[in-house]
Amino acid sequence: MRRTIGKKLLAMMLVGAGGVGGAAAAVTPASADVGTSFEVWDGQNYTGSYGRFTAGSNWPTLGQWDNRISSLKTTVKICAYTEPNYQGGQYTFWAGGAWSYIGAPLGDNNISSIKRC
Ligand SMILES: [Ca+2]
Repeated sequence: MRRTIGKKLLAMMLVGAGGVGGAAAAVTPASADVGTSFEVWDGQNYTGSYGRFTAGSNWPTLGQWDNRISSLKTTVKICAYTEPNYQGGQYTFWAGGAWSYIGAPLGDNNISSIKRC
């Protein structure tokens, strides 16, 4: 009986966590950062165009967001680089952090690749 209740609770927790970020839950169901993501803006202080990255863990190029990110919030630890393919200057954005302005060593409008790290 106890065992059954425990499994039900676990299932509810996984469903709740997965609802936040979608597909990532299926990839790492046991991870603490299930259903997490990071968000970017092309203006400082979370203004301007908005983007949300959820699926996957590696972005060797950023497409329309290349050299455009000016502020960022993330629920997972990510490493960002000034050049594509994780080259150039690097900075680690820790889980749960928010940056209203991207300063050194990356610089405003300069991030070109990002990966979970
Ligand atoms: Ca760049």
